[in-house]
Amino acid sequence: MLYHLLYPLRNQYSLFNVFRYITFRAAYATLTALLLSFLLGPFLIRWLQRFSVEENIRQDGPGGHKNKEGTPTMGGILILFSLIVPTLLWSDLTNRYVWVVLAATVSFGIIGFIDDYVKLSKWRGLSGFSIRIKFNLQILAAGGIALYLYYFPANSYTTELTVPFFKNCRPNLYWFYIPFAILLIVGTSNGVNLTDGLDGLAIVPMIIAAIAFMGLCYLAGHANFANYLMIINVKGAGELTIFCGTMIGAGLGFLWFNTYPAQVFMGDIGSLSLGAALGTVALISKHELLLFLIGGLFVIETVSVIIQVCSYRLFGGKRVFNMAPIHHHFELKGWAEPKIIVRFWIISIILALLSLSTLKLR
Ligand code: 57M
Repeated sequence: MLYHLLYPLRNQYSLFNVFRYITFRAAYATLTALLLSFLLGPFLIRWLQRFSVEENIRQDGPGGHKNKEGTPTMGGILILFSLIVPTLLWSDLTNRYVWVVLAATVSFGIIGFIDDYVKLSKWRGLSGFSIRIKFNLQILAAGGIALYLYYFPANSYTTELTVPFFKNCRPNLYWFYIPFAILLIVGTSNGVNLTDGLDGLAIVPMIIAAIAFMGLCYLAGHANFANYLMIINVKGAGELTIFCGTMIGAGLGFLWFNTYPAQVFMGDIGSLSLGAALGTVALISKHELLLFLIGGLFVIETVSVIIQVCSYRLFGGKRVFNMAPIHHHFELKGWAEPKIIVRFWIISIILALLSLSTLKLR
């Protein structure tokens, strides 16, 4: 909105010319998101406590979690607010991709909200939200995004994939792009959800991924840079630099309260929406496969669950890990929670750096 209000005044006030620049708007969108979450965080936490929106810790989990009982949850409300408002303030709202990522974020946020709400109600004796319904709703929301991207493509490359490290390898998925895109959005959303089991464990890798995609969206949207780096140029994807900036700002602001020992958890409203947003940004910027490396920690956590569930079911209750997802395995091995968290952050940073190196190593 600020862009639409102030940029047209550039002839009267030359200062407003800066609104033309994505980099300027991305920097201020990041700061606005950070400021909003800092200011609103304490109010939201008090409000969640007042209405007893508090976590009920499972009794079969690692022992250290018992003292987290009663921590306010659904802090994702703060993330979503601090992400959506600055996006609306600083983005060019005539850019369709801004609305596509917002649609993904909000629709998965609503699914997460219902899930959190039902979990709290269930605790109070009401009926629950089945995994099957939750999964079907995710497929439906992701299906809408996938169909839109397929039927309204940015260019002829939309259904082609960029393969990291191979500049001339671009497999075309044709119509199979639709199930692929659904899988990517739903998979990323659930990957972030599974990772969100220790203080700050999901939000920092999310911030790191958003930093990487901030750069990738800018490059993909810039014809000269894209041609120079031989990546697919997606007209309009540059505007998502601003959205990624708000993810960084909102994420850092949330981390202020979610860092060990956490004052608030994000809940499914936060984890599902952030994951879907990340998957959609990867699809639009044409870096779908690179997401597996950038968000590698989410992949590791998900794969640990798949291995554990398969081995448990196929080999009569035999476990590969002490407990899945893998962060629980290290907790049961006796590692202190902050040690697991920081080590997992370090792995995320390494993976993001490796992924950026693919821009040149090909
Ligand atoms: C949600 N939720 C956290 C919080 C957060 C298939 C199976 C592996 C699924 C998995 C599962 O349900 N995962 C999804 C994980 C929960 O956090 C809440 O949920 C939100 C995210 N959706 O925002 O509201 C707990 O995590 C801890 N937490 C923190 N700090 C944070 O900042 O400490 C969360 C955020 C919180 C808090 O304790 O209550 C969760 O872990 O439940 N299931 C599991 O992870 C379970 N694993 C399991 O059953 N493994 C078996 C299977 C696969 C064979 C095995 O390995 O034997 C474990 N989860 C827990 N206890 N809590 C089992 C034991």
